[in-house]
Amino acid sequence: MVFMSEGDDGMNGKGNLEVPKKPVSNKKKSAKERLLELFALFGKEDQVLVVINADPDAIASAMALKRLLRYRVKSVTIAYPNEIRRLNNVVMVDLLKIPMERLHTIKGGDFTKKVMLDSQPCHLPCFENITFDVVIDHHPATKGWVAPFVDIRKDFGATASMLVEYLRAAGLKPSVTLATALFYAIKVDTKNFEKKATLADAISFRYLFNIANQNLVRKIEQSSFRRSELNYFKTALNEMKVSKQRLYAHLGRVPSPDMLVLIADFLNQVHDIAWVFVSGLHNDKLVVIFRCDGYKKNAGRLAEKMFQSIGSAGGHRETARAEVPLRNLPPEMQDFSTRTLMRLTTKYLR
Ligand SMILES: [Mn+2]
Repeated sequence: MVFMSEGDDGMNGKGNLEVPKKPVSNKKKSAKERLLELFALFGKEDQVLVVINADPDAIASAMALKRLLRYRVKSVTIAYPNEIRRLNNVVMVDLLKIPMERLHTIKGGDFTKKVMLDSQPCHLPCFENITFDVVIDHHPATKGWVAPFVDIRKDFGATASMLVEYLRAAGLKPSVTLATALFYAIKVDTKNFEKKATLADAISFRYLFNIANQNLVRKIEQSSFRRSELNYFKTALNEMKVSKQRLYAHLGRVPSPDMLVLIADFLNQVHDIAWVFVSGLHNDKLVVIFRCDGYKKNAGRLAEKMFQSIGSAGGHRETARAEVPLRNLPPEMQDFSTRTLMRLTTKYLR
């Protein structure tokens, strides 16, 4: 296992914003001090709304906060604005029976306290009209908002690890369900500790390991695609062309860009393939997924060179993505096919 404490990964397009002088939490506080400050904000009559952008880390963190506040407030409601599409996440919510509501069905006036976890008020437009009392997150701190209680520690690999600290400081042992959610959250956000994480993430992870149900974790992890989605694998295998250790496949219309990611990651496991390019059409966009091992290669830079002038493109050394509105496609890219993808890439890769 490699523990990295430096560098931010961009986090799904969130973040990349400047670090302000305020609000930043005092990093020197102890877990107990943070917990007491948090608890001091809540009273018996409070009806608490926890707002998250639902991914495993946010969902698990929200469950943990609900546990922390269970006997301290009147009610805790978890709400999220996004549609949960990723099958692993759908399975997590189903298997762990996590009660959550869609944000647009919620009346803000019904709540006396509002909490944001694993995100910050400026990350989504629908968060901007909400005044938060508590923000706990591990993305780089952003400007333009304040809250009475802010705990942002961007060296953490997962917000779930921060919430484990709160639980432990409160002397609360998580239930199997909660521990399973938190354990899975840390796994996902640190990509099994391949991405940035702190020793605190590892300590939380080890602590949860003894409580979480590993069979449930596996069940959630293994539910990566729907049976209907196997057809896209068939298309990919039929379409794919390989030349100079580069693998290309254009899939045509896909139900979600996630499908392209799943297939690119799958094909990236083929031995002796240095680059994988998978493209498809979703809504009115061409989406291209780039994969390589990152060794003397830079997928992010290649994506930028190829598509930045006509769409959005970028990423990391080993993974990148480009999205181009179809109307921006030059004539030679109309009727996009695996051959087009090949031709285009060869122009930029010698
Ligand atoms: Mn997170």
